[in-house]
Amino acid sequence: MENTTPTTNLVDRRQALKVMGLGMAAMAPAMAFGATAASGSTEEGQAARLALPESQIGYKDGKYVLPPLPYAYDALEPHIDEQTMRLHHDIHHLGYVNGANKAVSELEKIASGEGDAALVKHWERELAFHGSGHSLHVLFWNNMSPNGGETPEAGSAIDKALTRDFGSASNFIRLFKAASIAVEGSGWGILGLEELSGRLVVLQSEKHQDLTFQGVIPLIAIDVWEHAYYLKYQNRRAAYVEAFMKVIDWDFINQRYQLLKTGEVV
Ligand code: MN3
Repeated sequence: MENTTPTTNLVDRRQALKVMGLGMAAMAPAMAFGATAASGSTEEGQAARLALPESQIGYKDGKYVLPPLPYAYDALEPHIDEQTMRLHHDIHHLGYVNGANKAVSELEKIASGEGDAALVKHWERELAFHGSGHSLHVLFWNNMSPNGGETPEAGSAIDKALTRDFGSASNFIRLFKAASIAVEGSGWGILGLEELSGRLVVLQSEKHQDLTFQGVIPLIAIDVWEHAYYLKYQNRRAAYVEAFMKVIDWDFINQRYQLLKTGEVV
């Protein structure tokens, strides 16, 4: 499917990203891999660095927040159904937002000497679980688009990188689908940018935070918890993974890759 009929929302988003990308170019290359710009780490700058509109970053005024979906709940029909999107976004994702804020708050109490330091291991585990859950869901919603499609644009930066690191985009897709389908229990399939090598890697994540390769920043995350697909696909996870590939937003992924890698979108 070609990106020929973007919604107004998506047009605005693309234009905003393009402008932010150009603005961010002046800060490159110090912005790559989590470096904070000398000019300040505003939420706007942070969002631009991650190729997300500010409304999508999931953090505001010192708290994690649930961003709205970047499209209507039914926009991904028939591939991802409206009822699943409502439950998944409004209830499941919100639970991770609340859990992450709770963990941060309890760890702040321990830091200030008011909390129970004997519980530090518990709250650190909570932060890893809920914080990872929140950040992966933010990415997941933005990885999909009603105008999405199966393969990256030939010759785009992400297409070249996938070819470099996996042989071809179709080779990557084969590996990514296999990894996502084979996650044991609840988890995620992930394509990430690995900071030491600058190469792309495919990972599985169990729950949200297990099997992590530290230093990898996700570019694509597909949620393969049953709550992501069971209403429509029951136990057929492979069919759901195929459906995700029908709505995957390669335009966003290409921009995110370029911003993370070089700090600018060409
Ligand atoms: Mn989920």
